[in-house]
Parts: sequence; C-alpha cells; structure tokens
Amino acid sequence: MNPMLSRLSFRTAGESHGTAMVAVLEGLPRGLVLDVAAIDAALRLRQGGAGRGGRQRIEHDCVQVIGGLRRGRTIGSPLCLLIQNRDATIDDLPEPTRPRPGHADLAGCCHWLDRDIRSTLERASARETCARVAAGAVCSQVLTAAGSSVFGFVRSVRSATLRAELGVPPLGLLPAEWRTMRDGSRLYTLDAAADAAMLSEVQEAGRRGDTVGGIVEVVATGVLPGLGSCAQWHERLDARLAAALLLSIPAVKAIEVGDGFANAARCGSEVHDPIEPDPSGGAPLRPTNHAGGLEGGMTNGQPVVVRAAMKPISTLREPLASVDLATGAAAAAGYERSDVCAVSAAAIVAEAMVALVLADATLHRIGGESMAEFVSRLGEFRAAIAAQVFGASVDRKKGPDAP
Ligand code: EPS
Repeated sequence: MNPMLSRLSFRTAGESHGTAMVAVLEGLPRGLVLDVAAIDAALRLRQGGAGRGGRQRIEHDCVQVIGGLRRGRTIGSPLCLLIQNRDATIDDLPEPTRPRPGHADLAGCCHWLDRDIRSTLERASARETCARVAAGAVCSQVLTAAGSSVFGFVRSVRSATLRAELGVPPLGLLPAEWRTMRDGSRLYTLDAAADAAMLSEVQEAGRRGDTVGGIVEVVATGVLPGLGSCAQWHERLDARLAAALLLSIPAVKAIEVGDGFANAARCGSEVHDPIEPDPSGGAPLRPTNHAGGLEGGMTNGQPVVVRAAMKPISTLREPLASVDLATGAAAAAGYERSDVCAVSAAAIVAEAMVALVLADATLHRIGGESMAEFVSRLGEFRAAIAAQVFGASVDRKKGPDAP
C-alpha cells in the first residue's frame, strides 16, 4: 500500500535499459472496459515534445496488459502493464565513474555504499515514467466514468511563458480545443506564439550543449467535491498531489496548488474565493479559483489546478565539473545520450499522476467493487450532496440529521 493512496496501490519495476518497464495497479473495480489504444496514445505523447533525446527514436512505447484483464474488462485483480524496452542493453553498457551534478549518480553511491553509478542511474532514469503514464491513463478512464477529466500542459520553458489567463478554465468542462492545441504544438502548450518562443529556448540550449527546464500545469475538471480529508496530514489531497508530482517526475523540484506562490504576496480579501448563492438553487458559485479547487485538504467542486517546476535535465553535453571516483581527480562529469528538454513529457507524466491521485480519492470516497456499483454510488453521492448540503428540503437551522 502506498502511504499517499487510500484504495489503489501502485508500483513500478524495470530499468531504463532492462527488458521492460512494468506497472502494477491494484484496487480497480471489476468491469472497467479498458481502452488500450488510449493508453498507447498517452505513451506516444510522453515520448514527444521538442528537445527529446535519441532514445525516443529507438523506442515505440506501447502497452501489453499481462494481468487483471479478461475480454477487455478489468476483473478486480492487480492490473499489470508492461512496456517493452527496445534498447535493452543494460548488461553491455559502460560503468560511469564521473557523477553528473544534479543526477542521482553521487547520492546513489552514498546510499548503496559503492561506486556502481550504472545500477543507480538505470532506475533513476526518467524512462520509468512511461510506467506511470500507462497507469495514469487507466486512472483517467475511471475518472471519465465519474465525469472528471485531467489535462496537463506546459506553462513555461525557461523564460518563455504562456500568457497567465490561458490555462485557467472557466467553471465547467475544459474547452475541447485545448487538447487539440496541446497535441499539435511542439512543446505541448496552448498558444502558438508561446510555443514558438519555447521552441527557440530549446533550440538555443541544444546548440550550446545545454538543457532547459520549465513549468507544467495540470487542470482537473468535473472533480467531485469533498474528496480528500482534513483529518490527517497524509490524507490531505494537496499533500497527496504534491507527493505524486514531486515523487513521480524525476527533475521536479517545486509544486504549487492554485495561485500558491502569488497568493503569499496578497491580502486575504484578494486571495479567497467568495461563495455566492446559485440563483437556480444548486451548489453555491465561486467566481474565482485562486485556491486551485482545494480547501482544507479537500476538493471544493472547482477545477483542481496544480503546477510543477522542473529543473533542466542534469546530463549536459558540455559537462560541469565533477570528480572521477576511480581516481579521485577532478574530471568533467560523464555524458550519456539525453534530452535537451523533457518538460513536454513531464506535462504528460504530471497528468498521469494527478489522474492516479484523483482516481484513488474518488474510488475511496465513493466505493464499489464493480463499475456498475461505483456508478450507482456516484449517483447516490451526488444526490446526497444536493439534498443534504444544498437542498431546500434541509431544515437549515437544525441541519440534515435533525430528528
Ligand atoms: C528517457 C529515456 C532515457 C533518457 C531520459 C528519459 O534514455 P537513454 O538514457 O537511453 O537516452 O533519454 O532519461 C533522462 C533524462 C535521465 O536523466 O535519465 C525516457 O524514456 O523518458
């Protein structure tokens, strides 16, 4: 059981240049009709984006479902997803001795008390995120059944940034054209001018043998209110999202919920999203969403908005200073084939990890061992919110449980 999940359990295995990457996802309801083509589409997206390295020309990631599925439907047993590596040369690769600043190389030596950089980097490699994307694409399909949708895109690459108002959705569903725009852009962003500026950043860094990072954003719409909890630190959904984004994406070093960092420089009256009555008697309206859809560790029915900042990839063609662990002498850091920019891939990985956390929170709150039971309970939950929280039938002075 992962400490940051309540119902689902999720693990991956596999080395970057081993036989395959594997994800095992447990806790899914029985009867989910699995769209394998949608998983493969997400895997293809993860491989794309300007600035990706030569490895992506070798691999053609596609999923093999090797457990948990019968006649195209989940059966409630662990779902095992396998993605074959075409470059499976792990036993023939050289033994690096010059740790790269910013990579796991040196810290791994201290952790395992050896100089076996290869064994560390094989697992630290961002290739592992293909297993996360496959599992996240399954979770997105659970969320679709609950009327929720998760969408990741690139907000900035180095200093090239998408205009602030683009990407903050109005209440309700995401504009359909966003997905088309993202998938047709070079950097998985939402505006042609920003895309061109980001591309120049990548190309310029590539020419210099350097790398660039950036910021990815994930927006989830149609999310049920009341998911997560304020009762324990690890049950707060903000904590789980932060852990999922920081833990899942190798170069991510900061995350933000809603207008997190900007809110710190504003007054409360500017930051908190007013609650207004709905003239048609439904859930109250929130004219703004500075909170990013989370209050007190729980969803509030607004779109969930999170951002993750990715540092530039640490493998540099023009390497930084390091030490050769074999001799103790100063030496340039090692270089292995890598990416100039992997921010676009990170947007897809972030989307997957947010889908994992939200699917877990939804399944935990709603319950149900089969999809039919889950969907029926969803209806009951929505009806209960309408009647017991906002309904006109509630005696507002006494509350819904009044005798
Ligand atoms: C990656 C595969 C790796 C790297 C990259 C991401 O393949 P290879 O090491 O064979 O070139 O391109 O990994 C890293 C950036 C890293 O730091 O390890 C992938 O499939 O995402």
